Amino acid sequence: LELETALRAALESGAGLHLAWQPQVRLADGRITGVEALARWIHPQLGPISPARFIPVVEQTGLAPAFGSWLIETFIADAERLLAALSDEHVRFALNVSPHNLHDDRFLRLLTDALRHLEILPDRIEVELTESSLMEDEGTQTHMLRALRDAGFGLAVDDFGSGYSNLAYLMRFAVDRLKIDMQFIAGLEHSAANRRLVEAMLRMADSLQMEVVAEGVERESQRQILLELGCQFAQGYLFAQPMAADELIRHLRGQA
Ligand code: G
Ligand code: G
Ligand code: MN
Ligand code: NA
Repeated sequence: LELETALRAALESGAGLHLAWQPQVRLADGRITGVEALARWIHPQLGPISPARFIPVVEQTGLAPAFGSWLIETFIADAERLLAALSDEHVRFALNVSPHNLHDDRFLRLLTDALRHLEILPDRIEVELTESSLMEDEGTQTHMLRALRDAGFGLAVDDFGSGYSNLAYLMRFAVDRLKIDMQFIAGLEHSAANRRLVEAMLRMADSLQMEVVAEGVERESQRQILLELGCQFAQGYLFAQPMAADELIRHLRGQA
């Protein structure tokens, strides 16, 4: 309840909330292919609180529309500045979307407004949905997923492998990307089982014409194995931490 009150106040004023952006890279050459927006909240007394903790509060207390508005507004403001700093015209901007937002037509409008404002092609905005939230309630989400698809937004399945996917469902929506859950990447060097699982996911994604992003890549040895297995994209501390937009802009300048 304390968290809910503080979060409600934060959403009203915007104080204490920001987005951290983490690059996604092409494994072969380390080039940035996308940036993912991750919500951050610094509580006035408690300090940083993980989205893993406050997103469930958002979803359980009717704050989803307010959070959705804050998220898109901030996403646009940051993306506008990042666009100006990026030399590559194909870098994608990804955001994590809660299942609640998939029942909210206003959210789709906000996303469409974002597109118009940023003046970029729709496939440069990528909606990430966790595997479990996608499978939660197929019926009611179908309408929104179709609308996102029709509008041309990119679609990625987050935390892939951690839940139970209905592959027919993924195929029906022509998901663009599977993000392999970091639990499979963590022990890649020592676990033959994880290696075979990643290999199977890559083969499946390939036959479904989906791209794969390996998440949570922390070590060069993992990068090497992923390259050997034919994985093209990755995200993780080995390449870059999530950073505030200003910091990412400095990071991009440093790379240029
Ligand atoms: O960045 P971090 O590891 O702290 O994120 C923890 C979890 O919170 C991740 O699963 C991430 O996908 C999720 N998350 C981060 N930002 C958002 C957001 O804006 N919306 C939703 N729904 N989830 C988010
Ligand atoms: O949206 P998603 O569930 O993919 O959230 C990714 C989360 O993982 C973010 O909260 C981010 O802070 C975190 N993260 C990103 N890179 C790494 C990494 O290399 N190692 C670990 N342990 N966590 C990471
Ligand atoms: Mn994500
Ligand atoms: Na994930």
